[in-house]
Amino acid sequence: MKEQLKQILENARKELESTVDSKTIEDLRVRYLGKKGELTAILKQMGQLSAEERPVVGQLANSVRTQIEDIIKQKSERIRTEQAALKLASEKIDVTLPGKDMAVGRAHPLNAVLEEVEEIFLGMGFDIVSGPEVETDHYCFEALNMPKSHPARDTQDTFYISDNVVLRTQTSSVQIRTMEIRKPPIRIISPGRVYRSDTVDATHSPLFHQIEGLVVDKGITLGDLYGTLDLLMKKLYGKDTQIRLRPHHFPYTEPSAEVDLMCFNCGGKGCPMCKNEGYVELLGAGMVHPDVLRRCGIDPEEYSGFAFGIGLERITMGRYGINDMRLLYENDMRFLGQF
Ligand code: 2NL
Repeated sequence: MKEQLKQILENARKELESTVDSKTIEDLRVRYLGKKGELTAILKQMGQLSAEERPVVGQLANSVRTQIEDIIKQKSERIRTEQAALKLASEKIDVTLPGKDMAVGRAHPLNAVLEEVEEIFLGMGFDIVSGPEVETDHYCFEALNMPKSHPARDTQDTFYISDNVVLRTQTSSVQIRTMEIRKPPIRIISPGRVYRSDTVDATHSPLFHQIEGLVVDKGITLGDLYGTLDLLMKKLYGKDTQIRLRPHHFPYTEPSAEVDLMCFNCGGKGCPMCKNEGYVELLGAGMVHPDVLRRCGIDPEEYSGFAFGIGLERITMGRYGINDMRLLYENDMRFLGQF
């Protein structure tokens, strides 16, 4: 039995020596010291021994147990330190390595120009207002002098949700809503998404953006309209920029005008870019029709106003020399990265 115990100690020592992971150590511990282990098996046979031999073998068995326990303890300790060292080495960071380049985002050209325009109008004392994109027939058309038969209401242009509900085709609806609840003086711009049932091409999209402006006060004239838009365009396109008003017709303004920008390519002389006109069409504007004011509860005998509508896409394309509107919606990073 003594021999057996010594053999167990010897085997355990050898096996633990060559162990490299804590799982195997645990297995060995169970095999040698566990309830069903080899040492326990020997101890169970102690009853067969004589009274003199029993204490001697018992002592030896205890000593074998503590020795094996010690070996296990030391071995586990060593594996723990080794693994900690390995982990530290693998997680080491070389702080002298060059950093990774971070992609820096920037404003989309439409948003960049919108913010510029908003800043210019805020500087002139305008408020920025927004409103619903799904509008009633009343706010989109009726209040703007567009009776049921008007071509602008044709289903060709307008997305109908139901008989009386549409996707707004301009943000004038927001300005009507504002005139109904605010009394003059009113100075607002209403930027936002608008919708028209157009086929996509280089200059059309069923969803685009408009910035409409409205000023209502006592004694507002066409001169105020001209001065406001002239300043806007000089700030956007440079101090040498000139605009020109050309007679036009809108149902909601009287008189109405189309506003042209002097061609920045040829300075008004005429070139292929402006189709020899010297000017390019930029926006629509006019003096608010008296009937429109009256329907909003504003007396046209006391007050007058001007209004305009700018396509954000058009001025953005002019600003950056973009020749295809689709580029503004495709979010191609090669395109966007240039701004
Ligand atoms: C365009 C340019 C325009 C207005 C919008 C407006 C708003 C109210 C009353 C009168 Cl509340 N007018 N906005 C005026 C002139 C032009 O948009 O090209 N539209 C088709």
